[in-house]
Amino acid sequence: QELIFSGIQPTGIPHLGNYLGAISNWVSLQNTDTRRKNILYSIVDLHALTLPQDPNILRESKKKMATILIACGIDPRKSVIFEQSKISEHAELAWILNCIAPFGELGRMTHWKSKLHTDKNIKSPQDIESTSGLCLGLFSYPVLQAADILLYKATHVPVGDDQIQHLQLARDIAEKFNKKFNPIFPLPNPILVSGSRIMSLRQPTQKMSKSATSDYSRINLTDPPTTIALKIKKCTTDSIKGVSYDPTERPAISNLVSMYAAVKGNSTTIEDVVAEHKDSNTLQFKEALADVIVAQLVPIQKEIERLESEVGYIEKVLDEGAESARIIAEQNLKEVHRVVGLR
Ligand code: AQP
Repeated sequence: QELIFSGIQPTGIPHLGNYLGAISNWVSLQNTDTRRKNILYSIVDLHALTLPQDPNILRESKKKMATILIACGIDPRKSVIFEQSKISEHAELAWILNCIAPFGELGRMTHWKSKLHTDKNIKSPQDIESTSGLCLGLFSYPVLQAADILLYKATHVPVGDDQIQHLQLARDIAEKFNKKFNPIFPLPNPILVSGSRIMSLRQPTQKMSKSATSDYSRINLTDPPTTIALKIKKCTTDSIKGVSYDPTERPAISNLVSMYAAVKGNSTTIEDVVAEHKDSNTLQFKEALADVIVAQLVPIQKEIERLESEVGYIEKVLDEGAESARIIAEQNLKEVHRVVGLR
């Protein structure tokens, strides 16, 4: 039987990039051919700790994330939604896997290397120790990710192209474990999310991100229509006239074209969008884009409001989700304990 696992960090309000690159795909996976598969979607709060978090905000963000996932269409009757830290087996399996994970390979992970490159205090490997606030958890979080996946013996993992490297590491770790001990883990396969990465509205060469400092760099799923219109109106473009798609020469407008196509959905292509707006100037195109985003997000926002008015509902979903996840996690970790000799 197929088991699908994926996670999202409660590091803020999810944005349009998270929606188009992950959440909307999770909803379709859940709604197609449900007979053969188990689906688990985790709010991965242990991963969030790899960067500094305010404890009260983190607590609130987890509940908000669950509310938004459900409002977007994740149905707790079809998919298990749960908080990672409620299942302590994640951390325990991560430790066991840490003891076989290849150190060198972790050092080559792009997420780690990009952190090193963006931290201006680091000029040599020695500086990592002395000057930076980087923690060991940030270095080894792909191992925790492998544990998240292998704990449930997931067979499929929906991923964006930036996560392929981490999934490959999970497969390598599973293979190593299976050879060294007993072949208990299936090798997880990627379900590659189609469509391009949504970039920041301020710096179109960086991806849209929950934790980027400027709120104007992203469209949060909870932004009211006037804010959406304003953010799109103010977003970076270039001085070239008209609408065209050329990510190298015109990254900003190309990002808006991709967003338009992805939000419209129904197989709308980049070419369709460019053809439809060939006579528009940038401002007119931005207004049209804001309109399609608002039309997509308003029903989700109404559903968030409705869910928030149902006292205790989200807590109940998360408790029940944790109970279902725990049944699988306990059983699989027991098996791991047996084969490695802890029990
Ligand atoms: N800009 C994006 N475009 C398309 N997909 C995206 N995802 C994230 N940003 C974009 C996808 O969303 C899923 C959940 O991501 P995550 O919260 O686990 O971590 P992330 O990729 O690091 O996302 P953020 O928003 O940038 O969070 P922070 O700022 O906390 O690091 C993943 O499937 C991811 O591919």
